[in-house]
Amino acid sequence: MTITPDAPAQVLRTAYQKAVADYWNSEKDPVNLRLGDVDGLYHHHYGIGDYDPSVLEGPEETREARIIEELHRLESAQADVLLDHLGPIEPGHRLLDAGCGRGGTSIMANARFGCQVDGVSISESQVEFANAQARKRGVDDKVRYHFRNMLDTGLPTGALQGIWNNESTMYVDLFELFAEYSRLLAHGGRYVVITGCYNDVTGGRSKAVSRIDEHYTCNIHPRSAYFKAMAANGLVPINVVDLTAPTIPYWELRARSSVATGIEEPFLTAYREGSFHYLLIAADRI
Ligand code: SAH
Ligand code: GPP
Ligand code: MG
Repeated sequence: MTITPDAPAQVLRTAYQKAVADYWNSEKDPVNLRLGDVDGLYHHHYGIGDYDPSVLEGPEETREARIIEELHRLESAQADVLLDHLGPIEPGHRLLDAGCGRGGTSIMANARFGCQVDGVSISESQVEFANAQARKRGVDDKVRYHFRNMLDTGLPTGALQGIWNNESTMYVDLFELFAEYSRLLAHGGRYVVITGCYNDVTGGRSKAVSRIDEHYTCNIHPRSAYFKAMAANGLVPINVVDLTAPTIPYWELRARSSVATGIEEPFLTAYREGSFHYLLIAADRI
């Protein structure tokens, strides 16, 4: 089923949301585009797993390309771990990629499960880019991206077997977000989030976490906020995976690459000092 496009004023309801949309509409950083060009899966999330140290050695002419390919491999590995947690998805099911970026994770989900995937983003240029990729791959009958607000998607009630947020919850109020998911998910449907969250145990927002917020115009939540907002909206956690240790090698390799942006050091500081975690949470709709 298709959903009718919303007017920008319906999608971007606050000055903050407009600022976030502006960021993503003008984003063209090589750290994302050069990695996506490797195989046409464009991600706006980070990587997990150990990197192959040989990429930093070997012939100088090909070193940069090898590092880029390796960073991209770790980002796709992250999306694979997210999809592993969706549970048994059938071709007849329907999934939502909330805050879909340039759409890489949706393409991977459709390739794995064969089902319909809808992605929503508040960036019109991302939606256009992602739909062009789906057409290029010949999956545009099943994978569709929409200029929509994930707080108010317009998708039908109870129609979804799975929803995920891959690094996109730090832009919204979690109670509002999970209220919408509670409406959208079928009974027994699964929600999966990968996110960076700050550590309630070490106290408030650290300097390094504040620098990350400033860099992306986002508002990182404390870890506790996820569980409170899930509990308030009929989402019961089944798995919590701390991905902090597995993401550190990605940041170390990225810091040594030609596509480093300057945000590597705050991430490494925040993770190493324990003020910030990279977390996966999977929850069932009851
Ligand atoms: N999940 C993607 C992109 C993450 S980047 C990936 O893994 O590659 C964050 C995304 O959240 C951007 O696409 C941005 O447009 C989107 N976003 C932020 N606030 C949003 C909102 N209120 N509704 C829909 N999308 C939103
Ligand atoms: C997107 O990745 C980054 C975010 C959605 C915001 C912050 C995420 C946290 C886990 C706190 P990107 O791939 O666009 O970022 P970059 O350009 O740095 O690679
Ligand atoms: Mg990136």
